[in-house]
Parts: sequence; structure tokens; C-alpha cells
Amino acid sequence: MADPAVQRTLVLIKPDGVRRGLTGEVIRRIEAKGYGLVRLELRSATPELLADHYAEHQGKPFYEPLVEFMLSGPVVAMVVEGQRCIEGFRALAGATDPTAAAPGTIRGDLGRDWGLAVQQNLVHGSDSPESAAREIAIWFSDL
Ligand code: RTP
Ligand code: MG
Repeated sequence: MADPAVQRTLVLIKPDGVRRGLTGEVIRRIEAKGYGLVRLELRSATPELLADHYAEHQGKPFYEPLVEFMLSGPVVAMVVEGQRCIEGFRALAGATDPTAAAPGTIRGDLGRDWGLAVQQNLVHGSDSPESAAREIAIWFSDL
């Protein structure tokens, strides 16, 4: 019988992570944690896709700069699988603000504040089972 604790989450390596050559390092940390890769693709986002993906943030002051940032280069989109991996990948990523993110996390070790209009924090991870299902369907319509 399928184990309900085995989850899937949508992980994005944002344009800053791809630009800085950190794709391998992020994947290394995911695999070292023991999670599996179900899908992995280098993609260019579109305004329509980001409007869906970031629907909860529409209207917030950082929304427009966030979309502009997410369109500034390719992203790596992944579906990651493992026991409690939604919470687990958020723990690997660290706090949203890369300056405040704890050392040992992706954002804490590799990110910092660049003084730009939006926090460029290297990765995205779904924040709940509902978000994961919604976001996986947005990025990988066949899953
Ligand atoms: P994510 O969705 O990317 O995994 O990050 P998160 O849950 O930690 O952060 P969230 O609140 O969902 O915000 C989405 C992304 O918007 C950018 N942001 N910038 N005040 C700011 O400059 C600001 N606030 C949010 C970040 O890129 C954040 O990851
Ligand atoms: Mg979020």
C-alpha cells in the first residue's frame, strides 16, 4: 500500500541559482538528503505560468519585481520525492531572506542580500501538500 508520508514537492532553482552555476550543488544537497528526482528540466518561465505559480502573491509590492526576476533567465524545475520531503526541502532551503537563513541551508550558505528590489534566494519549494499538487500540475501538466 502507498505510504502517505511519501510526498512529492515542486522545487525550482531560480534564475540566480542557474546563473551562478549552483544547479549541481542544489541537486547534490537534495540527493545527499536521500530524496529522489522524479522530473528535472531546464525551463524558461512565462508571465502566464508565473501568474499561476505565484497567484497567492498577486497584488503584493514584491510581485512585479518577483515576476521580472523569474523571467530573467532559465530555471531548473524539479519534482522531488521522499518521506516528508515538502517540509524537508523547506528545511534544506532555509528562511526566505538569505541574510537571515541559517548556515547549513542552501540560502544560508549560498545566498545573500544583493540590495535588489526582490529577494533573490536561489530556490523555491512548495509549502504544503496542497501547494505541491497545484504547482506540480502547473509546471508538469502530465503529472
Ligand atoms: P518560495 O515560495 O520561493 O519557496 O519562497 P518562500 O515561500 O520562502 O517565500 P514567499 O513568501 O512564498 O515569497 C515568494 C518569493 O518572493 C520573493 N520575495 N521577495 N520582500 C521581498 O523582497 C520579498 N518577499 C518575497 C522571494 O524570492 C520569495 O522566495
Ligand atoms: Mg512560497
